[in-house]
Amino acid sequence: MNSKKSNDSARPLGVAMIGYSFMGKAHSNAWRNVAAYFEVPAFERRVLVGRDADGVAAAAAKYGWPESATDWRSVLDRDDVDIVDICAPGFMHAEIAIAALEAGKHVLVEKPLANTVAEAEAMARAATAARERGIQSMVGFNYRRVPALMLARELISEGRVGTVRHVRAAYLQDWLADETASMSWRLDKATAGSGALGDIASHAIDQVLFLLGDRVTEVSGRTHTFTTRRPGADGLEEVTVDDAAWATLSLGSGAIASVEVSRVATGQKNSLKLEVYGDKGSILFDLEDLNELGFLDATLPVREQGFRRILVNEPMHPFLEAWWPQGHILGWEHTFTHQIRDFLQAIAAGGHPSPSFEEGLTVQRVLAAVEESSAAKSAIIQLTEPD
Ligand code: SOE
Repeated sequence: MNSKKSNDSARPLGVAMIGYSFMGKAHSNAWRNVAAYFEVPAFERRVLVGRDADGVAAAAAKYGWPESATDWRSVLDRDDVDIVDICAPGFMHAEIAIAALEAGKHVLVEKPLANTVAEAEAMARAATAARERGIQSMVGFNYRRVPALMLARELISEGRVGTVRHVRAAYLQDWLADETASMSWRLDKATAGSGALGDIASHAIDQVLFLLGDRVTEVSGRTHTFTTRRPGADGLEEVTVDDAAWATLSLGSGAIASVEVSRVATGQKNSLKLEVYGDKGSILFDLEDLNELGFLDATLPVREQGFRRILVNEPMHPFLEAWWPQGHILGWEHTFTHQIRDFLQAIAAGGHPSPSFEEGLTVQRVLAAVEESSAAKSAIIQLTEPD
């Protein structure tokens, strides 16, 4: 196993990225922009990796990667690669991430951390061992870097909503509402692990934990597949993941969270709504208005209460100073740039970026408990973190 030497040298950190479709495009944009807006250690994009030689070469040219390759293993032997950013499908995460960490590369991996708890546990073990050698890792729950959600977390931790009683988290999409929409790796358990559950409930659950700084103690869940066969390359193929999922989570603090996710919620395109209700106030967030936060202060006289709209777009709000003058709004893509900023800064500082693989594992355990509860029909699954 290698230990990290490159941080000590003067040369820029070299970056390799694996995967070049949707998430690869989002991450590429962040790598391209981050140094123009934020103070980050010097780095250079070196190579984009994908399985299709022509496809990855075209993507590399388009997104500004100087080189492309088809074998992810080839980057592990390269001395000029210090960071591996994994945007490949979930079934590849564990193998690539563990090998990269063992080769002495810092690793950023898209969410969810893995397809199974066993894989996530192995990744967390590899991350712990690597950290001792100065090698960092992080899982890409990019919504943690939405400035409005960072403000929401600050308000909650300052006690501005008091004791949180319950949270509603709903992440709804409709790109599978059409039952003739085709089969893809995201609809196959072997490649994606699960459906709406892993893809978008992972974000919602991570947000509940992030906003409240809490832990999940009990899970009751239900998953459902409405369209069980979809057109594939060889005719109709079986869909082996959920289209939608529901869960109630008991939290260590005594609060309860409801989580509802769907990829067949007709008309909903990418709607992540989070609502936090405490005994002194409430917070509302909607990803489709991501520069805003609704805040109700229940300590005010009742006649003055009502939700205030905070435009989270002032220089004192998280990340905002680096961008535009006040009031010039940010978008979804900025969250990835913020994520890369924090990852690079943590590498330079020898700090531990968050969300860590251990935090990714915690989410993975909740996802598995939702599936277990659903399969058992109405069971409540107790969650205890192993020592
Ligand atoms: C696809 O459903 C998806 O792209 C997720 O994979 C992302 O994590 C989410 O941000 C948007 O939807």
